[in-house]
Amino acid sequence: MGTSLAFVAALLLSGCQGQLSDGFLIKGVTEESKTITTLWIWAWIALFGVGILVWGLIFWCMWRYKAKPGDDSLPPQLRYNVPIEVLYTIVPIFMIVTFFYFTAKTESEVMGTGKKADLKVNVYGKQWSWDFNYLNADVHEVGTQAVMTGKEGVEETLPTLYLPVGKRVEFILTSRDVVHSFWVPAFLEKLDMIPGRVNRFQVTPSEIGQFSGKCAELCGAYHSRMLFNVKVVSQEDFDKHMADLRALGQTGMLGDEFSREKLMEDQDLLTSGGME
Ligand SMILES: [Cu+2]
Repeated sequence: MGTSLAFVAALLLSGCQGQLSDGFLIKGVTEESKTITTLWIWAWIALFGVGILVWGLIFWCMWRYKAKPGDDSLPPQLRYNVPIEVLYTIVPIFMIVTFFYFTAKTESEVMGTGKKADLKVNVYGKQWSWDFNYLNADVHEVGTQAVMTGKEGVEETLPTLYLPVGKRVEFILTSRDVVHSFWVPAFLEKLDMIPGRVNRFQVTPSEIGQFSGKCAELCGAYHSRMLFNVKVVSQEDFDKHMADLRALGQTGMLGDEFSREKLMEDQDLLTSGGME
C-alpha cells in the first residue's frame, strides 16, 4: 500500500516533467541517460507484468472460492505443499537475479571509464560547495555555498561547471572533508565523493542548456546550500570560458587549501597569534 501510494505520488509529482515514453522519469540530457531510461522503462514493464499476474490470481481466487450462502465449512487446508513452496522460492530468486543482471550490466556500461575521455574535470567537494579543476585547460573555478535569500536569482551566485556538448567528460571526484555526492539530476547519475578515495565516471552531455546540480549526501549544517549549475555549451563557448578563467588568474589546480578544517586551523592560528 505504502509503495503504491508512493508510486502514484511520484507519478503525479513528476507528471509535469516526465512523459510516458520516458516512463515519467525526468528527461536525461546525456548519451548515457538513454541506457538508464531504457532500464527504468523495462523494470516498470516487468513489475507491472508481475503485478497484473499477482493481482489477477488474488482476484480470481476471491471470486472462484467465495463462500456459498449457507455453507460455513472451512475449505480444504493446505500444508507442506512442496511444489508450491519450491515455486515461490524459485520465482522471486529468478526475478531478483534478472533485475540484478540488467542493473549491473547497465551500470557497468554507464559508469565505465574504459573509454578515452575528451576532457577531464576534477570536482572537489567541500563543506559546503564545489571547486572545479579543468585538468586539460589547467584552470579552476572556486565555489561558495548558496546564500538563500528567499528571492529569485540564487542561481547566478552559484559556482558553474561548464561542459562542451557532445564531448566525453571524465569526472574525477574527490572530497576534502566528509562524504558528499555529486548529482546532476538531468544526467540521471550521481556518485559519492569520499575523502581519501577517487571516484570516476564519464558522461557525454548531448544537449546545450543549463541544469542544476546538488549534493546528494547529507554532509552537515549547510548541505542544502551545496548547489551548483551545469552549463552545457558549444566547444567555442567552452574554450572562451576557459580563456576567461585564465584571464581572471584562476590557473593551476586547487588542492586541499580550501577545506573548512584547513581554514579553521588557519583561523585558530590567527586568533592565537593575536592573543600573544
Ligand atoms: Cu555535501
